[in-house]
Amino acid sequence: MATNQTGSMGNIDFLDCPDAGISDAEICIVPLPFEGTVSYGSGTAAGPDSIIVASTQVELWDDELNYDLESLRYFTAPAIRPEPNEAADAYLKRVEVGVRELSGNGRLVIGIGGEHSLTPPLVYAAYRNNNDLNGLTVVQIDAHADLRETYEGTPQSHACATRRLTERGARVIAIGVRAISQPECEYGKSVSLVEIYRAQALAEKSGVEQTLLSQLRELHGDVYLTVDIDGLDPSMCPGTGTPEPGGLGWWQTLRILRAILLENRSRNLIGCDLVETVPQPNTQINEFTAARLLAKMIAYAKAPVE
Ligand SMILES: [Mn+2]
Repeated sequence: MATNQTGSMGNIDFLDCPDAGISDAEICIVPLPFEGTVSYGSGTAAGPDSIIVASTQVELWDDELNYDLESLRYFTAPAIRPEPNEAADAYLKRVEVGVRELSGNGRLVIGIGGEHSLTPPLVYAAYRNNNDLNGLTVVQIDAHADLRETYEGTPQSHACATRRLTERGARVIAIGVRAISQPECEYGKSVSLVEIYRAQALAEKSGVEQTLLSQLRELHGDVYLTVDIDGLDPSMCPGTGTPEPGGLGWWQTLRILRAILLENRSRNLIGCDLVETVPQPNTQINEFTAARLLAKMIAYAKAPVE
């Protein structure tokens, strides 16, 4: 596969749709091949390119919505790549600055990781006041709460992503959590900003999913959506840093995304991301599941509401 001098697959467009250029684009895809703080399984740096390649095989007709994804204008931005030996905080600051430049004009900017530590700079880039996230709701699909104060010696770890956002005042709704430490539980309870829908409760307690869906349909104000692929059941996406069993099902994930993106158009979606996909040898399931999920997110966000 040909690569340009920056190493990104500049000749491959997301969904194989023609490149509209940044100024005309309604959807901007930003590849962020970063795995600087990954703790266990590695390989998320290869995620964005693999997902963009897989996206060229995704059906563009959304049969559920009677909607043609080809009717939108896309721009696939050059990847923002870490330099050799670049410190994580320096790279993440470059992501914030670079993504802010791609924002505007009502364009939906979607970051593709890379690891979950990318979400705070993506939120800062998208929000009007990056030091004060009061008034912002972050909807997080994730196996982990990511509420640790620090992890493996760094506050920029993927395991701390949500904590950094709540510290600046963002409200968080975490969905699909099934691995959480006691200090994270206690922190979550101590701040009124965190609401956690555990995967087990969603699977086993009647009414929990309906409560969640109603809450998502009624959210208002600014909303950022972050999807850690490990929130889904690893049968669909085993290639991820920490594959936790017992995740969200495919149709359940789509019900959740539909509630926030299609059935609630009074919220203001400021941005989204999809992180933590790791391609594996001899299978395309990881990157194809991620690409299909992105296509559904875009269709739900953009299809006309009858
Ligand atoms: Mn995460």
